[in-house]
Amino acid sequence: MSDTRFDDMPVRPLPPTPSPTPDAPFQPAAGKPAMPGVPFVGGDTAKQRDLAADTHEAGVALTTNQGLKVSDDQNSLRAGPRGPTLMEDFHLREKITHFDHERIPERVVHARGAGAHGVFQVYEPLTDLTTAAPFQDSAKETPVFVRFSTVAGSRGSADTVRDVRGFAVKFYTEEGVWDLVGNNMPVFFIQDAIKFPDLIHAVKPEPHNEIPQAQSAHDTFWDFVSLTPESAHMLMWLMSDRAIPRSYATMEGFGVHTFRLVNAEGRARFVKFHWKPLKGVFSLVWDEAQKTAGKDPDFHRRDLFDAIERGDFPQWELGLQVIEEEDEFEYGVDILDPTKIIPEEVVPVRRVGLMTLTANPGNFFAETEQVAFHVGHVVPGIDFTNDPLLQGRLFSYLDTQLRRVGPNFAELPINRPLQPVDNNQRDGMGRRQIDKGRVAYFPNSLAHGCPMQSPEAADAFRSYAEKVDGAKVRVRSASFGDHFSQAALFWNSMSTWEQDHIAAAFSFELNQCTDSLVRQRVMDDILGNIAPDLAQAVSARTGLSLAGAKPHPPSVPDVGRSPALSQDRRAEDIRGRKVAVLVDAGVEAEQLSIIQETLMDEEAIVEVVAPVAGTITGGDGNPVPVTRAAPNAASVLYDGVIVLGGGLASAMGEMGHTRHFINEAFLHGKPIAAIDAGEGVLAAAHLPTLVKEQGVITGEALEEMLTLFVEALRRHRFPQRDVRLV
Ligand code: HDD
Repeated sequence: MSDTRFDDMPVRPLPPTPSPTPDAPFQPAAGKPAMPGVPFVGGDTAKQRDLAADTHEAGVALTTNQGLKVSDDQNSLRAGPRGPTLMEDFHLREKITHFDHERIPERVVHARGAGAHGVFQVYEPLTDLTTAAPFQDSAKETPVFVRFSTVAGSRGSADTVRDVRGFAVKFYTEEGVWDLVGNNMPVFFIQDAIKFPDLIHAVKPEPHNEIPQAQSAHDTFWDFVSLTPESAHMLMWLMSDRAIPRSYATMEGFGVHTFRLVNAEGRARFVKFHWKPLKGVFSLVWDEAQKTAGKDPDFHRRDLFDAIERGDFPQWELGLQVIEEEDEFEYGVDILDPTKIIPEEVVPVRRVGLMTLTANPGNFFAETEQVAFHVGHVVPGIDFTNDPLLQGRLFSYLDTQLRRVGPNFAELPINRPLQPVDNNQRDGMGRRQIDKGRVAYFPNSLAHGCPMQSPEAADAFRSYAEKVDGAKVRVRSASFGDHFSQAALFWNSMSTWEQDHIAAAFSFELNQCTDSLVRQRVMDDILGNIAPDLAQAVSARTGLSLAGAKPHPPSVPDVGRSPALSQDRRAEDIRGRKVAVLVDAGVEAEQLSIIQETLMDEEAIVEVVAPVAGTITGGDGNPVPVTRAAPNAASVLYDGVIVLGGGLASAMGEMGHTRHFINEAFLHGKPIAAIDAGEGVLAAAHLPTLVKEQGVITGEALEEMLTLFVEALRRHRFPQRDVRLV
């Protein structure tokens, strides 16, 4: 189908849609299990059981790699107590050389990441759409391993930087491994894989001085994207709060490209994959994200690990946008263009199953570091399209795993399928499987033709027989030519505060750039084309001139709105939200425990922050356990704060740390509540406003205060507070 030439394809505006409703609660799909524990019934996944064969618990006696018991692991063998070390010391050499070889190359992109095991279960069989194994039986759990990542930073970089997040899912199906290697944004910077090395060279630290780490806010990135207008739509996502998620569990995921689903009759349909988090989509604010990078560079990794350890299993529904082949040209965009979405309001996302992350890896290196994803790992029932970005990825991922993990990467425990592997590929560095017999070729008669092809088997992979016909050309289809309509659609779909954050993010990045031509080119050739009010807002914060903006005539006169793109929503619950309760000696223990119980009943996390660690003495003379000493606690590590104070409340209010804590939480739009002695502490912080509707709760009895505070946590942040951070 997609061989059809459609260079002059008409671009259709979106149908009008209602504006985002600020207070609309996050809605999981109707009738679907929304809350924790579904469908996971406990125990290890089939993949974890598979890993068990290679898992080792340390024994009692220390040995060499050859199994010799070691008598002394603390002193090398030397000629005399003060003499030179002897070459003969095989134990020393083995230990040191193994250490010297401990690292494998970090991923060229997505080097920083965190992973988890889990299961996927389809709600009802999708046999009409696809033969793919995970979608055939609603009673079946397919084990998965998921790795989330940032893109630009190196392995040790901070989690909360402004960046795209990788969202890669490996399904261990009974018909082989399927990798859905996506991101938390539904589009990409470029339309053709041939530009990927340039994009990455531009965003990575600059080559002469390896600065800056994990940031797009530098000249080379903005130089490249300002000369690459196809990046305009993705830039809007990158400058939005989507690029600074609150946690992995509050991110959407997207397969980005249009793929194909093929059913048993061989009928194919186009599909776009979505992951919808049951916790809703929530983000940090930029100033908070930057500071968190210093206070806790492992913020997202820790959040994921801790949530799984305490049984708060992150969950996403898998969503499909299915497009009939005959409707390929119906949606006003080329579905092969990875810089475009099909708005959910135009093709609804059908929620078809649930993924639950249930277990942390037992060993970071063996699992999260060695896991090797490849877009080309598909199972029967899933196939590709001619998206030129996808086509290039099909080459790159295998190549990178061969380089990074070696020729037998597929044999490593985390990567191997749950089925036996039978073929005539042999040998290579680190080969584990011991293939018996004399035959390593096909066709053969000496092994009775085995392993043999399966031309008749329904579960064998056959590429979809798409008809293609064309001249060999290096051209971009004219149908990929509209770079700005969907960037404008994104802008139009945002609430006022989201637009403000986007304008502030563009301004921050451009103010970091030093080259005035680059800065001005972004204004003239990119922002001016997206939306005049965006260009104006950025101009006001950067001093860049609006005079040279060269708006292209819009290809789509009215781009419409897509409310699904906005994050202006309330959370369904406050599971996993972290609250600091600021206390001091003399605190009323009874009050504190009611606060703890109420919030913990809602599965929020409560930390008691006091001037010292260990315990403090409560008002009743009994010890009160402290979670964290104030100097080790920063407001950026919490979603909300309750100020309780204590007998020493006035002293506490005088402490610079307490005042800073409260003011910073206020600036970042977080819920703040105070009661009794805590009100005095709050007063000492001199907040600009104490308005309940803006999430600052004072003057209430305990119960009412807690009700309002929980509701405020559901609202997540109050970006509408009258404070401008930048
Ligand atoms: Fe990629 C890693 C996602 C375009 C080449 N990519 C990588 C990972 C994710 C993505 C999530 C990390 C996997 C993991 O956790 O190990 N990449 C994407 C998405 C893209 C995309 C959603 C656009 C839609 N990538 C892309 C292109 C190319 C690559 C166009 C090359 C032509 N990507 C790679 C790679 C990596 C990779 C070099 C680095 C490490 C790895 O593969 O395993 O092959």
